[in-house]
Amino acid sequence: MTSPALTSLELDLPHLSSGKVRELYDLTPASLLFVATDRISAYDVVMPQGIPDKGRLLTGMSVFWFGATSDICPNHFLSAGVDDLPRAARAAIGGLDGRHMIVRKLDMLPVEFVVRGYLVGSGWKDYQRTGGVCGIPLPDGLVEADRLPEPIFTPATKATVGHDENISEAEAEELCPPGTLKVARDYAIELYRRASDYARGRGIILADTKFEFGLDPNRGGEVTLADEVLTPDSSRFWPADAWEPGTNPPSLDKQYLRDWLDGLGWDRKPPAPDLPPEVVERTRAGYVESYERLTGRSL
Ligand code: Q0Z
Repeated sequence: MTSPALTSLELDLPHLSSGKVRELYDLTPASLLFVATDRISAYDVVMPQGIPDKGRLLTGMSVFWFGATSDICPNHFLSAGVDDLPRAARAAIGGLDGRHMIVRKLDMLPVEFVVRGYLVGSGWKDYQRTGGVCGIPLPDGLVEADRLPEPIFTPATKATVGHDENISEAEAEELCPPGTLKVARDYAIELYRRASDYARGRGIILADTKFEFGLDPNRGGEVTLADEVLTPDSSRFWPADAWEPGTNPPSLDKQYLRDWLDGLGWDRKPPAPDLPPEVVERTRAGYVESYERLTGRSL
C-alpha cells in the first residue's frame, strides 16, 4: 500500500530554509533537521502533486551513500532515527516516516561541487561551442553522452534565483577560505569515482552529480560533505542498457514525467499541470527502481 505524498510540513521547530523539494530546520546549537519531502520538480517548476515515498527513497539513498563513503571524507550525517531527536522535537517528526536526517551544523562553502563523467546537458552544449567544458579542454570528436576520459570538476555558484552559474576553479577558490576548495574538490572526484563504479555494477550510469561541502566548527573547521548525496535529484541517473553515445539518454527517474509534460505542450511556466495518477505511479516506479538497484533493499 502507498501512503499519500507528503508535500508540506508543519513542524513546531525553527524553520531555516525551503528548497523546491527539501526543508531545513534548526534543532540544537550543533545540529539541523534536514527533510526531503515528496515534492518533485520538472523543468525547474514544482508539480502540484507529490510522488508518494519519494522523500523516503531519497533519504534512504543519501544515508546509504554516507555510509558507503565515510572512509573517503567526513560527512554531516548524524542519525535518521527518531529516538536521537531532542524530546521536544520527537512528536513533530513522527509523521515524517524516514524522510528526515539529523545533521551536523556546518559553515557551508558557497560553491556547488559538480563532477561530470559523461558529456551531457550544459557540458555537451559547452563542448560543441568551445571544444571543452568550463574551460577544461577535451579530445576532439566526442558525441553527446560520451564517457569522458576522466571525471572533471566543474564548480558553480549557488544562485538564489534561477540557474547556478558555472565558474572557473580559480573563481571558486576565491570564494572559499584558503586551502578548502582543493580539499573538497579532491573529495568530490573520489566520491564520484566510488559511486559511479558501484552504480555501474548495478545497471545505473551516474552521468554527473553535485555535492555541497561545509566546514565543521566543532572539528577544527574540517571539510565535511553535506546536503543530500548521490540521489536522482542531485545527479543524472541513466539506465545502463539505454545508454547510447550520440543520443541523450533517458533519466531513470524523471523521463516519464518530462515526456508526458512535453506531450502536453506545456510552456514550462508555472503553474504546472495536474499530474494524473498514472503519471504519478510511473514516475514513482523510477525512484523505487533507483533505490532498490542501488541499495539492494526493497522499499
Ligand atoms: C544546506 C538546503 C533547503 C535543505 C544550508 N549541514 C548543514 N549545515 C549548515 N547548513 C546546511 C547544511 Cl546541510 C545547509 N542548505 C541547502 C536548503 C533545504 C537544504 F531549503 N542550506
